[in-house]
Amino acid sequence: MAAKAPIEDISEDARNMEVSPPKDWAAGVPGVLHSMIPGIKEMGAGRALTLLTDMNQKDGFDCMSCAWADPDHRKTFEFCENGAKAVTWEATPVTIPTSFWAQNSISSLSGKSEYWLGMQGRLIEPVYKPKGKDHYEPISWDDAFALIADRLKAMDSPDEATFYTSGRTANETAFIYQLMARNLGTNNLPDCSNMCHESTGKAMGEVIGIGKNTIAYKDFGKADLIIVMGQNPGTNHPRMLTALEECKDNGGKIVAINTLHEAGLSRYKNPQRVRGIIGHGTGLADQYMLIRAGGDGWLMKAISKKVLEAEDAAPGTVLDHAFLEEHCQGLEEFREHVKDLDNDMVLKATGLTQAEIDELADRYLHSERVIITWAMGLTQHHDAVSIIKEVINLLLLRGNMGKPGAGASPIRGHSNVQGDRTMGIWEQMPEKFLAGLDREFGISVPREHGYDVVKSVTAMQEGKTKVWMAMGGNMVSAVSDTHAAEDGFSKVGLNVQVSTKLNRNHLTVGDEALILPVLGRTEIDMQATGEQSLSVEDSVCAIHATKGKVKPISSLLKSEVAVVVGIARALWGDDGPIDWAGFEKNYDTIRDHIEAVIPGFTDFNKRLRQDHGFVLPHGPRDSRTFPTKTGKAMITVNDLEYIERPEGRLLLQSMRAHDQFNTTIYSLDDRYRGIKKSRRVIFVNPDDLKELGIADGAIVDVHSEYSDGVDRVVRAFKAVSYPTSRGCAATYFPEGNPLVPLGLTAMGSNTPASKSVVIRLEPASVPAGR
Ligand SMILES: Nc1nc2c(c(=O)[nH]1)N[C@H]1C(S)=C(S)[C@@H](COP(=O)(O)OP(=O)(O)OC[C@H]3O[C@@H](n4cnc5c(=O)[nH]c(N)nc54)[C@H](O)[C@@H]3O)O[C@H]1N2
Ligand SMILES: Nc1nc2c(c(=O)[nH]1)N[C@H]1C(S)=C(S)[C@@H](COP(=O)(O)OP(=O)(O)OC[C@H]3O[C@@H](n4cnc5c(=O)[nH]c(N)nc54)[C@H](O)[C@@H]3O)O[C@H]1N2
Ligand SMILES: [Mo]
Repeated sequence: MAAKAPIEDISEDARNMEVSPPKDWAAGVPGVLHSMIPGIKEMGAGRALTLLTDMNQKDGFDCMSCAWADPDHRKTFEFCENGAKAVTWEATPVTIPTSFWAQNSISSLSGKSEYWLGMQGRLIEPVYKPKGKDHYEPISWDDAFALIADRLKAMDSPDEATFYTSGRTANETAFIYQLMARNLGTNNLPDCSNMCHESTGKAMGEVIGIGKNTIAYKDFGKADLIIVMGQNPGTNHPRMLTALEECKDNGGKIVAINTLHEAGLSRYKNPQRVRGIIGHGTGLADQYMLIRAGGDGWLMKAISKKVLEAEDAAPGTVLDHAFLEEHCQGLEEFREHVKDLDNDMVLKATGLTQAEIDELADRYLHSERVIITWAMGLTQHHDAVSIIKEVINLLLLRGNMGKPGAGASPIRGHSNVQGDRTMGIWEQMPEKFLAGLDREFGISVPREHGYDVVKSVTAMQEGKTKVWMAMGGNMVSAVSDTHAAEDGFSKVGLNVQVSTKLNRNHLTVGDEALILPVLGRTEIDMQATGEQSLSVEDSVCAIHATKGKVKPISSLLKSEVAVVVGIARALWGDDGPIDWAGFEKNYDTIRDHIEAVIPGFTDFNKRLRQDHGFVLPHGPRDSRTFPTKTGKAMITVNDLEYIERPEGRLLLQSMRAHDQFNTTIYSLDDRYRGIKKSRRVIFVNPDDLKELGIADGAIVDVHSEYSDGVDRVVRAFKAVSYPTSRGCAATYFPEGNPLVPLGLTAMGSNTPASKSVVIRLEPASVPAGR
């Protein structure tokens, strides 16, 4: 298909920003129309309609915009506004022509915004940047594979290579990708999960034995109470609003706990319903708690204390004694510990009133089936692991786990981030899995843990990384401390990026670099034995197939599976113990190996072809069996932190706007928050602005403060008065990432603490601009 003219760059000057009051409702018809217009305009009505009606359907493809679960009864349009944006972004007919690479040097492209880069269209041919050159140039697939194999073989140790994964990669690709890394001899398998729900995995893994959601989709409709913490579903998991609405329809209540007022948590206009189209929609949150950043663990502990006090006042009636006795341990230590909880500290750390806390306690005590959901507002703090353990403590006290309508529900981000972990994308996979690989393939994989994301940046900075490969993603923009990451990437010998669209990581490279363009989820994947399907795992452990529907945008594209196989065959030929060539011909063969190595995948190929796939076994959810060290769920004593905010400083979080998918920027607007035409914004509570003597709308520089004394700064942001809790401020990711120190990570999970950075605002030192 001929390349169309790409979209022009647009100024990101904060002075262009248009600010209006935030909305108090989400979705509805404007949302869906918003989503369909760009698709229809760009792709033509036929292609757009095929894609939008095949999305999240049996025999269709899985939406790549989040890991939200599919309901049993799917509608014709089972997608949301942001899913539609993701699809149109990928399936655009705009492509990057060969001439682009000669016309644009890497240095000149580095000056472009992430938005502009993404809008240049799909990558359609492999390109190579030789040492000493400032341009990419076309290269054949065979030469690219040979070059990668050559550089990998030239390394002194397999640990000089690192293999990153972004969580959109399907199960089959992820499985053979980690197999390639481990067969080479390294566990350097960092992934986006290290920056995302790692704190959840760590906390839940320790206390209940598994890091995954303990509920099924249907439980949302059965809950009496759903507490949504540190999550903005109206933007990031819009189809979850339907599940929340189901809860309300059945008489359930919803409590939102957030540092900001988010439109999607207040009111939802379901476009599939008459009252969502013409009426006021459904009011969602019955209680909205505007909490201080990082205060959630204190709140959970305070509610737990109330639960224990209620039990003392009416013994035998409040706790779920049968559950606690049979399945849990640690109650007595916890009971002693919370007795000493300092109520003044709770009020200070949460910024809430006693009445608000009492109201939540009351709701919890009067609900028999409670679900607590959470996302990045809990996982990206220095003591995130402890905060999440406090969530589990509260649930366990009243047996809210492993029964209908109740449980712990971490809502995953990338559409297959959970599946990638199941497939072995982790720098610290347990012995059982590694031994399984050895047995299945007759090989011997390494046991020493590899680098996670943060450690991989340090290794690059220290010059220890000769070959970097990324299966999707844009780590240089996604990780904290952008300048440290740029420094690291500039020291890598060969940078191999497997991608669909151009991004910052292609321009932040060392000596040599390759961009390998691949099929997206929407495109038909044709191999020697016919059209192939892949599989993914959603947030509630359901495995289902995903199959591309439209003709690939270029005949030069390979599937991600074919790229891994190409490299592996260039490395080891066809005579080794692993039949790489067979994987590419027929993905069923990969699934047979997955079945042999990973529990829960019995009859994988057969069950994948059944209607909705299947659900992986889950001890706590299915039978209240807890695969922890002791076989019991652990109620734990956790020390919580209070992040001090020195005089004149604020606590900054960096979050997503409505028109972005992580580092992919669809537009410069954030409709629900009333922001248009620029993303260089910092939201501040009006009283804090007053106290700091900063006018609403002033252009400021934002400096972060950290123990290493480095002055990290982003310049020329517009300070906008906004309903956020006192002392807390918010900006967008990735623009805010230069402010997050690489060393500021969650204890135990090493996840960048992107939601609690101490900052100060100063008058802008340079004119507004990019
Ligand atoms: N459209 C779209 N969908 C997406 C994504 C996207 O970028 N765009 N990204 C995907 C990915 S990878 C992920 S991980 C998810 C992310 O989904 P979310 O976690 O919803 O993403 P964030 O924008 O980081 O929002 C964090 C929320 O937590 C709140 N918050 C911040 N700090 C605190 C705190 O200390 N306590 C409490 N209670 N609240 C706090 C913020 O105000 C915000 O509402 O979404 C996925 N889906
Ligand atoms: N400050 C701050 N930083 C954060 C966060 C935050 O809340 N605040 N959130 C963190 C979280 S939760 C996450 S998950 C990470 C995300 O980190 P990443 O997963 O690394 O980043 P993405 O922006 O999702 O990656 C986008 C790129 O993936 C490629 N891509 C898209 N589709 C495909 C495909 O089908 N195949 C291939 N091969 N490539 C594809 C495109 O080239 C695109 O540019 O960021 C983290 N960083
Ligand atoms: Mo994520």
